[in-house]
Parts: sequence; C-alpha cells; structure tokens
Amino acid sequence: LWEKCAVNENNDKENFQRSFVRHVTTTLARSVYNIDNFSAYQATAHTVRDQLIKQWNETQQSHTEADPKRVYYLSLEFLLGRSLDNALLNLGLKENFGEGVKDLGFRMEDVLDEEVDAALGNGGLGRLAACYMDSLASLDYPAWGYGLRYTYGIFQQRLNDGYQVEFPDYWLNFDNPWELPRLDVTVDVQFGGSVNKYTDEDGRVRHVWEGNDVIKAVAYDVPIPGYGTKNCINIRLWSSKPKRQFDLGRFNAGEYEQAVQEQMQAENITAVLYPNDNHMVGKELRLKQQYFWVAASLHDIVRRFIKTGKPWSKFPDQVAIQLNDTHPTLAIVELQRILVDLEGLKWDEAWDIVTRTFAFTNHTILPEAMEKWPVPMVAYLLPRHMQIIFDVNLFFLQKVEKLFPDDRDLLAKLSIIEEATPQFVRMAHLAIVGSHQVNGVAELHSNLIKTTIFKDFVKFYGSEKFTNVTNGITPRRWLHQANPKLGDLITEVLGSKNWLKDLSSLNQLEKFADDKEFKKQWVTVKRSNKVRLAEYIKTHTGVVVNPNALFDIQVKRIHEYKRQFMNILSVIHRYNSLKKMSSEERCDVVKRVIIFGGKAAPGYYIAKLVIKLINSVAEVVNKDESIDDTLKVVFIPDYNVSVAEIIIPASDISQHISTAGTEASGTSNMKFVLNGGLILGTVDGANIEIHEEIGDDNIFMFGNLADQVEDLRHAHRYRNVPIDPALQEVINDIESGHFGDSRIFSPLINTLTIGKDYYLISDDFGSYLSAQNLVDEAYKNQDDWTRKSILCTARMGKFSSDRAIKEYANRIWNAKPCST
Ligand code: 26M
Repeated sequence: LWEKCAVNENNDKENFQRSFVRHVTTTLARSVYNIDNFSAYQATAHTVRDQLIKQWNETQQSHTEADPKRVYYLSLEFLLGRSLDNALLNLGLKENFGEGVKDLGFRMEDVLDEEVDAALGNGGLGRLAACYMDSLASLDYPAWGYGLRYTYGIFQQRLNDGYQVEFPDYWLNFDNPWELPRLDVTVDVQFGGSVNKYTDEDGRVRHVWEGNDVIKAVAYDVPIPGYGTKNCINIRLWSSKPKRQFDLGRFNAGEYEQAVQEQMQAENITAVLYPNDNHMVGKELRLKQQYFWVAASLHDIVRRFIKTGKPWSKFPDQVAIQLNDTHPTLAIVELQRILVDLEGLKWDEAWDIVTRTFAFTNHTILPEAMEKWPVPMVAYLLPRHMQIIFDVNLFFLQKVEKLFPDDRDLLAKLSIIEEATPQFVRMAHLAIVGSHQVNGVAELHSNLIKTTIFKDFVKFYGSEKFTNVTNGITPRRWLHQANPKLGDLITEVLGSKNWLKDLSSLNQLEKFADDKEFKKQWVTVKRSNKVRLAEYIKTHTGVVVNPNALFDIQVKRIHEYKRQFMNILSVIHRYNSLKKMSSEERCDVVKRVIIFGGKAAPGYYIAKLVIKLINSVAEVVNKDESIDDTLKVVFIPDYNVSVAEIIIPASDISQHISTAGTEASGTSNMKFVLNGGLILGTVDGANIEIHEEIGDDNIFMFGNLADQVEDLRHAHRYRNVPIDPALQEVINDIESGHFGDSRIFSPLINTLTIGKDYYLISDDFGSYLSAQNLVDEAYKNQDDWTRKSILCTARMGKFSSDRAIKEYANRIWNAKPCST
C-alpha cells in the first residue's frame, strides 16, 4: 500500500511548476499572483527539499539494510554557505527548474540570491568539513556529520569609519528549508553533580555519575546530496532545549523566576558559534558546547550500533569516528565512560575499542590555538570524565615509563595534564593517546607536527601513528557552481562532465594551452568573472575598478600569521613608487586592483587595526588622481562563502603569504588555482604541493623557508637586526600621517619593532617586492599569462576533496562505498 501511495513524479519543468505553485499556496499560504523573489526562492527550495527528503530516506534505508561500516565526522563547524544552487546542480535539476522559474517570471540568479548563508563556521576548518561532506555523499560513503545548530552563525561584518563592527547573524529568522527537525530524536545530556561508587555482582568497583543539571539535545538533520548519485547523506546538528520536567519543589518554594531563568540557560548552549579562528579562548560555555555535542552524538552513534545486535568487540569494525581538530576530544572519554560505567566492560577491553574507533586531524601548530582546559573547570562540569582522564593518563604514562625508565622530562612532556597552577588538560595529547591515527593537512604541516609539537609522541609511538592527508576542495561548488562559464567551457572541450567526478581528467586541458581559439574563450570567461566582481565591488563599496587591470586578491580570516599587514605595507610601497614616476613611465605600468576581504575575531585588536589600515590606505589611494588609475585598493566587507563564490573566479593573482610553517594547509589557494588564477605565495602549507603539481613557471614563490624561521626569530630577539630599508620607508610614511592620525597605528607598527617582528615581515619584505615585480612583468605578456592560467587549472586534479576522502577511507577509516 505504501508503495502504491508514493507519488512517482519526474522532475520535468511542468512537475516543477506544479510543485512550485502548490508550495506557494499551501506551504507559504500566499497567492500565486502576488509573490516576490523571496517567495519564489522558498517555493523552489521546498520543491528541491521534497526531492532531497526522498533521496535521504532511500539512502538511509538502504544503509540500514546493508549495515556497512559507518563513518562519523565530528566537527564543531560546518561552513555550508547556500544550498539551493548546490542542490540543483548536484541533483541535476538546474536546467529544468531554471526554465520553470523563468516561465513564471523570475530570474534564477535573483531567486538564488535570496538565500542566506548557513555560516556555522569560522574559516578553513569549517569549510573543509563542508567540502568533505560533499565528497562523502558524491562517493557513496555511508557517512554522517555531527555538529551544533547554532542560533547565531559567524557574525556579519560591517565597516564604520574603516573599522570592523560585528552584527549578530540571526540566520534562522525566516525559516530554514534545508533542515528537517527531528523533534522526536532527543538525548538528555547531564552536567555537574557527583560520582558515586558501588560494587557490582562480579565484585568490581563501578562508577555512577549523577549530574545536577540536565539539558535536552534535539536533532535537526541537514541532507547533503551527492553529485551524480542518488546517495544523500546527513549532517545531524543538535540544538539545546530545556527539559520540560519542572522541579515542583522549587515552584512551591516560590522560586518561579529563578526556575525560568535556569530553563533559559539551557538554550544558551547552542546559541552562538565562537568567532575565533586559530585561537583558543577558555570560556566555560565553549566547554559545555563541546560536551553537549559530543554526548548527544555518541549516544546516537552507540544507539544505532546497539540496534544491529552485534557484540561490543565489533564496534571498531562498524564505526569510524574522525575528530575535526581537538574540539570533539571529549568523545574519546565519553565512549570509554559508556563502555565501562554503563555497559560494564573491563577498562582495557573498552580502551582497545575506543582507540581503534577514533582518528584525529590536527589543523594548526600555532601555540595560542592549542586547546587546554583548567582541571577544576572540567572536574566541576564533568566529574566522571575528569577521573577517566586522570586514569587514561596514569596508564599511558606507566607505559611510557616502562619504555623510557629514567626519562622524567619525557613524562612531563607527554602527560595529558600540564602541571601548572591550576592544572590543565591538554586536549591534543588526549586526542593522540585516544586515537589510532593522527594526521596533518598538508605534507609540510604533517612533517612539522612530527618534528615540533608532537615529536615526543613520535618517540613513544613510532612515526606510523602519524600520517598526512593533504586537504582538498569540492570541484562541484568551487568550479561548477561558482564559475559556471568556465565549467561549461571545460565540459565542452573535454566532451563530458566527467571531470566533476574525476578531477584529474582536467589534465586533458593541457593540450589546449596553446590553442588560439580556446585561449580566446578562456580569456573571455575570466574577463566576464572580473566584470561580475567589479559590479559587486561597485555596489558594496562604491569603488569603481577597471576589469582590465590585474586583480590581486587576498581573502581569508585576518590574522597576524597570514600577514595581510605585509600586503598592505607593500601596497603603500607601490603607491609611493607610482607617485615618483612621470606619467609616461606610468603608462608602462601594469594597472592593479588590490582586493582584501576577511573577518577579524572580535577580540583580536591587532587584526582589527590591520583592517583599519587597509581602509585608510584605500581612501588615500583611490581618490589620488595623480597616479592615473594605476592602483586601486578595496576592502570587501563581510567575506563569506557566497561572496567567495563571486571573488575567487575573478582573480588573476591571489596571495597566500603566511610566514613559512604557520599555515597548516590553506584551501582557498586551491580554489583560486582551480579557477585559473595564479598564486603569489610563500613556501608554506599546500602552496608547496600546488607548486609541485603546476610547475615553477606558473606560480610566484618567495620568502624564507620554514626551517629558517627559528633562527630568524632568535636573531630578532637577541641581536639588533636592521629593518629592511624599503619597509622602513613605508613605516616612515605611515608615521608621517599620510594615512590619517598615525598614533592609531602605533600598536600595529610596534609589532615590527618592540614586538620583534614575530611573523618575519621585514625578513621577507625584499623577496616579496621582487616577486611582485615578476608578477607585473609576467602579466605584460597576456598570451603567456593565459597559457599559465590554463595549465594551472589543468594540473589541479590532486586537490579534489574526493581524493582526500578516498585517502581517509582507505588509510584511516577502512570504510567502503555503499551505493543505494
Ligand atoms: C578553539 C577554541 C575555542 C574557540 C575556537 C577555537 C578554534 C576554532 C576554529 C580553533 C581553531 C579553529 O580553526 C582552525 C582552522 O581553521 N585551521 C585551518 O584549517 C584549515 C583546514 O585544514 C587549514 O587549511 C588552515 O591552514 C588552518 O589554519
């Protein structure tokens, strides 16, 4: 009967329109004669949603039947961006639905533009999680993501007098068609209280944790459709709600107001995403978020496993859990607690299951980003977990001692507990000890963690526990969707869309790198993307830029290690050089538009000053008519995934100029090159592997190498290293008040002097300027530049997130695809 009732509609234009109208009249309760772009968006989204739900159901049912090993990706951030265009393209509905929308009197671009971003992430780490979900779905892996459904995503950035101001991102204001509330899927999560001991019937001492605060986790499922497959996977996001059970005693005692207050506290837990990127803040609420999420997710995972009726010993054969950085490390402790306290397994047996289940990805070696939590805070919120952590540490250190009997230093260095006052739990140490594999995110980074922050663990475990999986990006969003014209051109010349499933087949473009006609088309596409960006810049900043100029772009979170400061200092240098030239000399200069974008963490004072400096420089340069439009400087506000989709396809050059050894990988570098943009970059992160793939001729690399950084810093600290003369001139220029009251910028300038130039801007400045000159020279030869641009795209196959996910599946998870 169920099957007979199921409507079998195909997705042609007419069926789309029927569904559209039905959603307008019923879901939206509006008249079809009176709908705006936003309603058209909602009606289209709901039609796509219906389709997603069907495929989601089929996929999940088939996975339940086949019962393969599952992969769970635990990430506190999923930076998904918009969903409609992505779903239309992945499901193959774009054409029919596009025509359907057009017939009804709307432009698809306008409809798509109504959607607000799902911005539940800060930057690289969160966007990586989103790309990985796209690949997991597209490659038919039986995988789920687990995260939090923040009421407020990453803040919206606006500019006031050149300063960043933050506004709350209340993204759920107008309904979210991309989530399926599962009000029946809930988990009670406890906090605080105490631990009681008892002896069980086998005579073993057992522990019971009695929390004094219980909060309800409610599941919201976000379907993630694969490209070119029926497979549709799930991201389960938890939202915190108060328990409906009231404490009658309290109400009788007249504590109504306080009781309501406490209920409201419950909703606080998932209220807001912490806006720090690569920086740890030790806020208690953040730790509560972490446990809330981990407890709900593990309960869900364990519940699903128990339903299969398999014995606990089979758990690691059925379940792989990937920890996206240390944020979910408590999951290790929670699983041990479930197995030992609740399921009654012996400690060693449980610990073996735990360590065979988890694997951990490290995303940074910056010391300020390393998570550590005060022991008193953990003990107060999670008393039983603190005991388990101490026991895990004890047994671990006993093993260390056995292998290295007289090395007390080594014990202190490896310990999960930092012996300070108060003590701290080092989450990375716990994550390493509780996992079977630890990986970095690019070759250099994976080598660095083995020789620096985790070197003592290599000594104990051997180096096999540590591996590399170079990051990747999804070509579906970052080429097909963001750059439809280039996507079409590639499809046309390669004769199929196969490259979207096998990115290495882009190498067939190489043979067109000298094809006149093809190059002309390539240039036309790039130019139209630059026009699109120029229009965006005009509307959002008021600055008019010339699409024939070289577009030079640095967009990423603002951080000292990423050195946007060095970039703007070099812009001042360029400006001063241009001013010194005669107008005849300026005729031969390559025109440049230098574009910045990115958010600073709200409490990151120096990063916010960098934004102010960029805007102050932009103001002076852009209104200076004496330089004949040879230079424009733009700061695009509120950089996010949707804005990235407009910016990235329009670059000639993008900058990835972190101090060597500091940027674990970078992923926007891959997006730019995939779209035929060249890189100006340091020998850092994935730049190195991109260089290896695309060759010397197609990238501009400069600066000191990672292995020189320590010595250079030492020199700055203990010797009087003179500042690079060109840099000194620029500093003098700022201090002369050329860009407004220079006192504003002293704390920033001081990082170069009093601050000992920790990020080595002075050391790299000379080679940076030389590399910039090479860029100008190369751009003068437009024909050769186009050749380079084509070869860049052609050689990016390695950086598909499909390749990365296959590596995780084969080398870390031991998971196989399972198609529906
Ligand atoms: C930690 C504690 C408290 C609050 C916030 C945090 C926190 C949040 C995000 C710490 C780090 C966070 O992200 C780090 C990150 O994005 N790392 C980047 O990861 C990318 C994907 O692997 C890499 O490409 C980047 O190089 C790396 O900087």
